[in-house]
Amino acid sequence: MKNIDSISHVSGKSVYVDDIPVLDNTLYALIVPATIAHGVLKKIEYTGDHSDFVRMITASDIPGENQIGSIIPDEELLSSQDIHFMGQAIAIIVAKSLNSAYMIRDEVHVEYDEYKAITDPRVAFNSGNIIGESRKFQCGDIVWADCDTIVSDRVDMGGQEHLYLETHGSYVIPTERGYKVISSTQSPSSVQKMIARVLGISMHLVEVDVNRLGGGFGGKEDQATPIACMAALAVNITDRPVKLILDRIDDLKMTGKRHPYSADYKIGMKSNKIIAYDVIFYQNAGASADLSPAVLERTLFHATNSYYIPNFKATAYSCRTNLPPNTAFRGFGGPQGMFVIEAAIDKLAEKSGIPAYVLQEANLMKNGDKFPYGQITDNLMLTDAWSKIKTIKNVYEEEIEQFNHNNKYFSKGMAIMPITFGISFTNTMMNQGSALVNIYQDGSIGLSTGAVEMGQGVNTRILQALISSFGVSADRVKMETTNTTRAINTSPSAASSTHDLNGWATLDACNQLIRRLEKLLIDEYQAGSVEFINNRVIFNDRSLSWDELIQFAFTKRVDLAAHGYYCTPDIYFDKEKEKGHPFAYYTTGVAIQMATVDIIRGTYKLDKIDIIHDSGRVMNSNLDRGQIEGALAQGLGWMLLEDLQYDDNGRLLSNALSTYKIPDINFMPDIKIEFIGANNPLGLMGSKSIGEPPLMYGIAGYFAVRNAMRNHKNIDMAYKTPLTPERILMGLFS
Ligand code: LUZ
Ligand code: MOS
Repeated sequence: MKNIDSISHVSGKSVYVDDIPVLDNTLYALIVPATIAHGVLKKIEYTGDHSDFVRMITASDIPGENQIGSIIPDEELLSSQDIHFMGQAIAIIVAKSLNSAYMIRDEVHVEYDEYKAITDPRVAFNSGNIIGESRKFQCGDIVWADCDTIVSDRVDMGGQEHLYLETHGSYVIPTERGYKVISSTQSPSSVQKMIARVLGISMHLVEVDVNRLGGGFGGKEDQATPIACMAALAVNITDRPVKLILDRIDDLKMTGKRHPYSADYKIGMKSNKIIAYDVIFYQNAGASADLSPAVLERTLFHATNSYYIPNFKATAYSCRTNLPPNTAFRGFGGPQGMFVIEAAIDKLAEKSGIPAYVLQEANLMKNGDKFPYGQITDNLMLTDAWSKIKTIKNVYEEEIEQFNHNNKYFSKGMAIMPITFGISFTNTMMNQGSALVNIYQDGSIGLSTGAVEMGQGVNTRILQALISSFGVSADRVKMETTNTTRAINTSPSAASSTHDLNGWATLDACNQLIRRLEKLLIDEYQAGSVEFINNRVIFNDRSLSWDELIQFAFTKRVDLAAHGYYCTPDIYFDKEKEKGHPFAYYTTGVAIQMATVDIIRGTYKLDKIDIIHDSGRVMNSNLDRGQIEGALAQGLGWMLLEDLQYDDNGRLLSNALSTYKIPDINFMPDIKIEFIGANNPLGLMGSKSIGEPPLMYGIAGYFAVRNAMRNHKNIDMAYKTPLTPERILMGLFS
């Protein structure tokens, strides 16, 4: 099945928040951002007389709690006094037109006392600015004396802008029954909960509706919430509909990104087996917790990537700095954990003279191996994927040797990257989904779930599950908007788990309805076996069309609506012991990447990548390919291009697409994807989740470029990302 949104996307008919026709009396809101990164707000006033000015809303106007922190209550909706980052919301301007709102905002007068900003996580750590508790994962006993090769080093990773095409936005309408909230959020229930908190009302008065998002990538898991809260607050005060859409510049400036990390490690091996790994992570959390503690936890889960390491210790600190609060981003801390172990293996390879791929292979996880946090692996396709990659590697190697022999000013290299990504929210409680299946009396069907469509194709996958269950064609089904009145207490669409959680819930609802329809056929026709296929139901020696069956069921007073529910079985995690079985299963795969470096210019070309990916039983190869290609682009961009820069005062320097370079079609390598995998009993229709895992194939890009440099000459270059042409050039000439 093609993505069911593809025609409306390419014809421009897909509707996003800013496309919704507004009511006549709609007002327009803009956020007034702090222009310093650390300090105290002394005064804020608007003394102008613009005829379109309606209100300036500040912290003291909030009727409920001025608090939107979800894991830790450390984040005000509007600053009441303290300024923690540049771009922090200090007021909301409400005006009769958007243009006027911009003019009014320019005339707002603000005074501050300014303090020195901290932007570096190690500086924050050294001055005790830690969010929550430090975390430590540990297993075995590290005995360095047992190792024959030991290396240690520091690793630094940059952040990453989500750059969803649709910026944050919300349109809130006051109704007779409370608030109707249209929001570009991955988490409708969080928006509902926080609006209720901020306005001091109950959740049932807030209805949140999401049609689709123009991309989320984690950026709208938590940070859509304040935008919707501010619009709702403006509605509360003005009693008129309010629209708040961030323009690109505001969105880049005000919202958090992927966490930059700094890390120190020490790793040791005996012959080619890694027997000891000790690593410390310093996460740059930004000014408040947001989702940082959960991101930090996933870094620890993935700190050994796809390798079995018997003696292991990882310590992680979430460090508070004066940057916008960093947040979820596809991979959610996993990529940072994986990059450090790959850097450590790279350095071990350099020191021992054993190629990295030999070390990677020798330490690859097998089914039955245990992760440091206690989960035993099964249904991993790592070894199968690896053996296929090995064949491809021989071809790559030959090409590289020949090329490098014949070229003086260009150098080729390659790298292999295995991935093992745990599927489930690491917070067990969040692994639940629900669905509402309504069958109308003419046989047509409306399906509501907690899943938010953000381009990933989740509606298509869940539709596939429903039609395979009922045996009806897709044109009988409407995928409804995600709405907190129809799907309640939803988890965010995140953690690569949305289609599993909401798809299984849909199948639960379908099964209930099928049982009711079967019972009807047994009662009325003494039906033996009943089969739903090709828009018909077949039983005994006869059949009815689906529509006839439903019309009949309606006349016989069968309930034609069902609520379905799913929660992932058998997962748990004990945070005291830091042990458990947090993941339903793992998505795995292996990639091999080739790159060519221009020795004179420091530029590079990503030649090609071969990916052997375990998608379980592939349920939609179009969508799976799309997810792999998109995630790979983001992973490669993070590793090689996207240079997120703040100055020492906490000002975002890469504040537009002229200063922040993202992947384009010319940057991307030729991509070959082969699917392997077996039926996965815990995945929807036997599949495996795919949203986040392939991002980490991008890590191969970094090491392919680094190895191309190394194939030219010995280099002594810090492990620091992104590996931009500037850094390559400095590395080649240092
Ligand atoms: N969000 C979250 C996530 O709240 N918990 C998770 O474990 C997670 N993992 C990946 C992406 N988003
Ligand atoms: Mo996410 S990083 O919102 O799965």
